[in-house]
Amino acid sequence: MSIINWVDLENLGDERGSLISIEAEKNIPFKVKRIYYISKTKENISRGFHAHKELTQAAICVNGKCRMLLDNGEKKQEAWLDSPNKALIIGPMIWREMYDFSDDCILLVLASEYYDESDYIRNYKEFLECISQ
Ligand code: T46
Repeated sequence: MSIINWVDLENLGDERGSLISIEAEKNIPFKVKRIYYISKTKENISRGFHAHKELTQAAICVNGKCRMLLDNGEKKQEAWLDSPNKALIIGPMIWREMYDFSDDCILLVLASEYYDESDYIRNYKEFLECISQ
């Protein structure tokens, strides 16, 4: 089973330009409690390097591109986030690393829960131990 799960987001745009609508529990499969966006990531900077115990997120690159590595403890898969028409759904207990942000990358993330640092596993060894329990 793939750990790279995309949701297609329909472009409702017209001759004036693009318009993409996101509706919680409709085209995004969870209630959205929090939204954040990552931008202006400096050259050669990598982000992530953690998993979440409970959180589900949808990551959409609304401008530019970046590369995401997902790891469920058994296998690792990579995906380029390079389209505002695709949301990458990242469930709980998936280690993620983000690389190769373009200068103009704006990564929009919808999250199923409010921010809670205690939901993070920021140590890879601890992540593997949790997975194997
Ligand atoms: C994820 C990837 C894709 C908050 O206070 N509130 C928030 O909602 C978030 C997301 C972060 N923070 C604080 C926590 C840190 O002190 O902002 C700081 C930077 O967060 P972090 O180092 O976790 O950022 P990334 O880019 O490594 O990871 C982020 C999300 O935290 C994470 O959930 O899945 O983006």
